Amino acid sequence: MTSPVQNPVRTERHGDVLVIISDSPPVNALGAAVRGGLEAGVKEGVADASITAMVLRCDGRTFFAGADITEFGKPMQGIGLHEVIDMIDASSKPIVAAIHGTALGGGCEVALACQYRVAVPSAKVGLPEVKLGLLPGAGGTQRLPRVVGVKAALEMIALGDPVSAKKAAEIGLVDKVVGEDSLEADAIAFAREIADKRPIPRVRDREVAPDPEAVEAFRQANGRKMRGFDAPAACVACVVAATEKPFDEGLQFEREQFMKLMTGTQSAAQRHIFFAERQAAKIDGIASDITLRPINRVGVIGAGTMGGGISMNFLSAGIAVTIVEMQKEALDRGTGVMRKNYEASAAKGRIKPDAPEQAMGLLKPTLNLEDLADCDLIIEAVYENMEVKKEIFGKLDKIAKPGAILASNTSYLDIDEIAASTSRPEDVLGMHFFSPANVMKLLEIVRGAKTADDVLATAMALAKKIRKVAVVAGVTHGFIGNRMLMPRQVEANKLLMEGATPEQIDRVHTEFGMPMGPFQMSDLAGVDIGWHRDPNRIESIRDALAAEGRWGQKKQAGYYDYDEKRNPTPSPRVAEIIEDFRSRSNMPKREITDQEIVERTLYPMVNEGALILEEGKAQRGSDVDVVWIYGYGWPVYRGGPMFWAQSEGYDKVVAGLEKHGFKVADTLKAGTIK
Ligand code: T1G
Repeated sequence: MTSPVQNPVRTERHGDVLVIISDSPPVNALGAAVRGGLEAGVKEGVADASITAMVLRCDGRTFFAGADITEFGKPMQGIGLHEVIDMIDASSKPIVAAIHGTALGGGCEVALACQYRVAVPSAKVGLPEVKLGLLPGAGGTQRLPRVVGVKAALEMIALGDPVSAKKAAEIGLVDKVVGEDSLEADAIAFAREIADKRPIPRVRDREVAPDPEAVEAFRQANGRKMRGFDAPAACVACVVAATEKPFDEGLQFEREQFMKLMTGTQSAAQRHIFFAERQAAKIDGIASDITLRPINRVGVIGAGTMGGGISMNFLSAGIAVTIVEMQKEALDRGTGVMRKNYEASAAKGRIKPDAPEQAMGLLKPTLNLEDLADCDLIIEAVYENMEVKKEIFGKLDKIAKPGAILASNTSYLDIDEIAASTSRPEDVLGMHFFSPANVMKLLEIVRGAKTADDVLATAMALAKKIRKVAVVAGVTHGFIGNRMLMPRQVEANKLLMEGATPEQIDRVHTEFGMPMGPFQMSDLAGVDIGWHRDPNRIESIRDALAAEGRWGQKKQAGYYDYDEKRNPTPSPRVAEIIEDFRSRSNMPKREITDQEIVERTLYPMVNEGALILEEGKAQRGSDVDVVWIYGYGWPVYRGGPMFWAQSEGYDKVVAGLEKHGFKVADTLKAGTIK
């Protein structure tokens, strides 16, 4: 075999077993060089009479983690994955896939083509292509059902979640779970055991019976989750094809479905987000090997919804937390809610039964701010008021140990102004969590003018540890997400005055793919959030609602009326209030089209995103996309606001904005958004 530099795949002989080893960091993606090396390795084993069986494994952190996504959309180089898989499948000598790490996508399909599969206990096996807007395109939709049956295959393929080695063994996807630290030796021993077994088992030779009940049950259970996406339905169709067509016809059907998805807009958008999420973790101008500050104990000020949720992120990651409240009753309530949340997750099997105790055992509740003196990071999550925050940071400046990072969870306010209330602005930044903080993946890390590089890098690294998707934002009102929300809310309220209804505007957004529209969101968050609380001062429709106590879902009335199950219905009272406002403003009522709603609520978000980028308050357009996907539920199959604008066509967006009198950002007008 050629040297590993050109060829990432080598072979090693172990008596009568040939071990084929891929060493292609970071994840042994099945790129052209790896595919070529696999072809050569299998050919060597088949041709060598002294070899009775083969083992296929990978060096580094994982077995093949899939086709090389960076090759998509480019002319294929070298042997195709299908040909390599056909070769493995047809091998005259048994090949044992030795799995560690995450055997995903094409990696799982390579393993399925092998005649046997063994895995270490910590391994995961899956077909996540659907999360890229694709489907397993190298035989996975035809082989997996033949191994695990229709029900399990539908879950794995159309939802895309991997299974553990233990589960894989239970469903027959893995033949044996071997020693965590003896994968190669155990795989070789296993190969010797099966070397002479005949006939050599080939997945393609198996049958899988139709299971219409399983298909219908899957559709019923997952219809909502699959809504708007093209790939899941195609996955289901391929699994059904595996039960109805001969193997090769099924492969052909799979390939046709795969190409339709690969050439569609949704997969391009979802692949964009896959890389955008990883790119967001990179901070321009800061070396990736910068020394980070150790974070062993985190202090959280405030045990309310946000403070409790924030604390849970660290506790769940095994990081000790000191949580501070001013009143004992509030402190006890907050920690009680945290415990209840953990216990509910454990009851649903989402976490291990002992996880709640483990997490709560790392929590130190206190009424004394001074108890934060040993914390490496302190996150303030109190009332959204600048004076309150400045007072707290002034105190923290005296209490916190040198080198402690001081963060505010503010969702709008000026981090530089907060930092100026301390003698250590270089240790101050924003960590804006999204509610519920223990659930929402997005974390906006707000870089102050004086925030030190290592402080920023430490926060970014910590975000990954607590399984957040973090994006660096500059200091600007509302940072990235909430700043883009503002023009949308302003226009949505204007549209009400001009003749649109809350339900029409929300419907346009939910049909677009958002989880909810502006008014549904307002009712969920609370119509009274940010209200001046003077019932006699009624300057907007929102003021009128708030003055009547229509504060949203929590009051069974907001922009909608709600029944006891919080199901919304259009409100005649709200219609009256809108009508009253409109007539008093002499605003003529007119027919508003859905397209106008798109142009006046979604396009301005893109425009604001372009301005944020021009002002250097976000590093790159893909970061803005990540914020909206993970912070607000923008449909991933549209790739985020900036990607969507590009796929809509900048000219169309600019024309739409100009039609309604918006001042268009220079880079948007020039089509040079980065
Ligand atoms: N191709 C190319 N690069 C990949 C890659 C892939 N499949 N997977 C990861 N990377 C890069 C990633 O961009 C990052 O790069 C680095 O590896 C570490 O990734 C025919 C069509 C494996 C669980 O969907 O889920 O097979 O930023 O930061 O957190 O049917 O990566 O360092 O430059 O995510 O430890 C199907 C995608 C492909 C798996 C590891 N496979 N990858 O997570 O590291 S389509 C997938 C992951 C396919 C076939 C079809 C994760 C991971 P950089 P990372 P991680």
